[in-house]
Amino acid sequence: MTDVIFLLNGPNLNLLGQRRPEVYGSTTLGDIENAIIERAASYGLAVECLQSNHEGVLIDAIQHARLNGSGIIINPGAYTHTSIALHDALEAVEIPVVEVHLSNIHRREPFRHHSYVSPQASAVIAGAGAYGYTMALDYLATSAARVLGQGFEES
Ligand code: CA2
Repeated sequence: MTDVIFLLNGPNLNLLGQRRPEVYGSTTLGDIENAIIERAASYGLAVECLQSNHEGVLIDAIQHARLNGSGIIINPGAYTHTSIALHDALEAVEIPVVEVHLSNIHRREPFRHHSYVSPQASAVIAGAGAYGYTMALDYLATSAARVLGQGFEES
């Protein structure tokens, strides 16, 4: 059975490429999802993408990924800084989780410096723009290989 990576994006990330390119870049979420799907295929992995502006929908997706996925890439958006519920949902997850932020949250307002998600993440990537999602996928492809013994090479 094909291993599935879940690509989850939180509130307002559907607006990528439409506003605030100086902070979040000009790449749309659709562009990011297509690039990750294509790159994952080169590793023999499938990708399921979900963007939601609703905390509970993201929690349901995490619970689904926990049972059906080999890894999670998540940009929780502003829920990063507020959501104990996301923190708790991720606590139950045993597959690798990569937290991605387009911007470097540590260079921004103090309220963005704390993440409730980071303590539950295997890896955290911030400030690399859309490339952060590619890095996350590459990490998971090697991580999945380690867990599942499918012979991807670490580089
Ligand atoms: O840097 C990131 O990826 C963030 O997760 C983005 C969130 C922000 O609340 C986090 O602190 C850092 C906001 C996403 C909003 O995306 C927009 C995109 C275009 C126009 C307006 C908002």
